[in-house]
Amino acid sequence: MGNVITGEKEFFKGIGQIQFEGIESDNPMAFRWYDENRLVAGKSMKEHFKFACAYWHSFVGNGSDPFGGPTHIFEWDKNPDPVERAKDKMDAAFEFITKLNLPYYCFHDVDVVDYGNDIQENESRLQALVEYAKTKQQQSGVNLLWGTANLFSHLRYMNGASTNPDFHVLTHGAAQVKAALDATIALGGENYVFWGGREGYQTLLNTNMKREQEHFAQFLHTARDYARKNGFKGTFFIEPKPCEPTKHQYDYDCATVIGFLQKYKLLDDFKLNIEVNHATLAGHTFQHELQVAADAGLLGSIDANRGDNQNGWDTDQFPNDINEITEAMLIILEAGGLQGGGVNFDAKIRRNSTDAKDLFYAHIGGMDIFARALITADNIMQKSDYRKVREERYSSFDNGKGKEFENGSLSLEDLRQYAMQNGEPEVRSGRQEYLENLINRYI
Ligand code: XUL
Ligand code: CO
Repeated sequence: MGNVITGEKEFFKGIGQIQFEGIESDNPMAFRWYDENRLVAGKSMKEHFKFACAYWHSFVGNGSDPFGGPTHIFEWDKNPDPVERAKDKMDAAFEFITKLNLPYYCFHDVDVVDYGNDIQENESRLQALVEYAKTKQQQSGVNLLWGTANLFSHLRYMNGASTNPDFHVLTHGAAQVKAALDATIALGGENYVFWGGREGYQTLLNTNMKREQEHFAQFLHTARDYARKNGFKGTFFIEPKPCEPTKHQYDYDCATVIGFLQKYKLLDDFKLNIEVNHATLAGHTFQHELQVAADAGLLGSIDANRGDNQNGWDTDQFPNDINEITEAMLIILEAGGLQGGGVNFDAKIRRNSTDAKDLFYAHIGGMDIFARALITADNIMQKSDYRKVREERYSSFDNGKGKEFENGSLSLEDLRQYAMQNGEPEVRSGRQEYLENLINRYI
C-alpha cells in the first residue's frame, strides 16, 4: 500500500485508506475482492487492471445536468486564483486517489486547471500544475495512465476541432494538444488519448465528410510526430463513440476506427481505448468491442463504466454487472491482457449522490466487480471446459479438407465435391445456454 497524501487541508475527513478485508467483511468502505497483490493468471491484480481515477468526473463534474446546476459543492473549488484553486483540487485528487490506493489517474488539460482564451497563459497555468503534480506523483507513487486535451467544450469547437471546417479552429486544437502532450511527457504519462469529442457531424447538408476525415488523420500524424520527436514512448489511443455530442461521430466503433487507422497508416502508433457505454450506444456489447480490438491486436485500454438499459445516452455509471464484466475479462485474459493501458473509471456518481463517501463507494464497487470478474474468468479458463467447447465447435477445420480450405488450397469445385461425397451435415448445438450457466456457476 502506498502513502496517503494530503495537502495542508484534508478534504475527505474521517475516511482512512481503504483496505482489503475479504468476502467475509461487511464493511462497505473496504475491498472484498480487490487485493492488489493477489496473483491471478501469473500477474498481480494491480498489474492486471492498472486502475485509474478520471479527474474530470471525480473532481470537476459537479452533478449539474441540462435541467439544473451543481449539486456537488466542492471545498477545493473556492480560491479565486485559478492556479491556487487548481492546486487545491489536485490536493483533493491525490488525497482521494491515495486513500483508495489507485495506482493511476487520467486527465484532460482543462480538468487540471481552468483555461481562458490566451494560449500562453493557458500553457503557463498547465505547466505550473505539471510541476505540482510531479511532486505529488513522487510522494505517492501514483502515475499518469494517460493525458488528453479537451477539444469539445469551448465554443470554438462547436463544429469539431481537427475536423472543423475552419482551419483557424484546428490550429487552436493543435495548440492545446501540444501543451497536453508536453504535460503528459513531463509527467511520465504512459499513454495519450484522442477521444473525438465533436469530430463528426450534425448534418451532411453542410459537411464534407471525406475532407474532414482526411484532416483528422493529418492532425493525428502531426501530433504523433511531435510527441515522438519529444521523447514520448507510450501508445496513442483512439476512443470510439458512435454519437453524442454530434449526431454521427467519425470514430463510430472499433471496427470503424480500425479501418481508419489502416487507411491512414496509423497502426504502428495507435491502439483502442474501449468504453463500455460507448459500445452499447453503438448497438454492440462491451464484449463485442473488446473482441474486435483484440482480434486486430489493438486492445489497448478500457474506460470502465456502464449505461442504463432504458436510457439511450451516455449515463457513465460505475460498473456493477458481474456477468458483463466476467465475459469481458474472459476476452481480456484470452487476449493476453491490455496493451499498455489500464482500467480508467470514466464514470460519475449520480447528481443526488452528495456524500463524500459516495465517490469511495462507487470506486470500491467498480474495483471489486473487476477483481471478482478476473478471478471468475480465470477459474473458468483453468477449471471448466469453456475453451474446449469453443475449440471443438471449429474442429472440422483442424485437419483434412477443412484445414486445406483454411490454407487456401481448395477450389470452389473441390468444396462442391466434398459436399456431394459427404451428404447432409450433422446438426450441432451451439450450446449457448450451457455456456451461460457455466459463467453463472463460476461466479
Ligand atoms: C466522453 C468520454 C471522454 C473521454 C476522454 O464520452 O468518454 O471522457 O474518455 O476525452
Ligand atoms: Co471515455
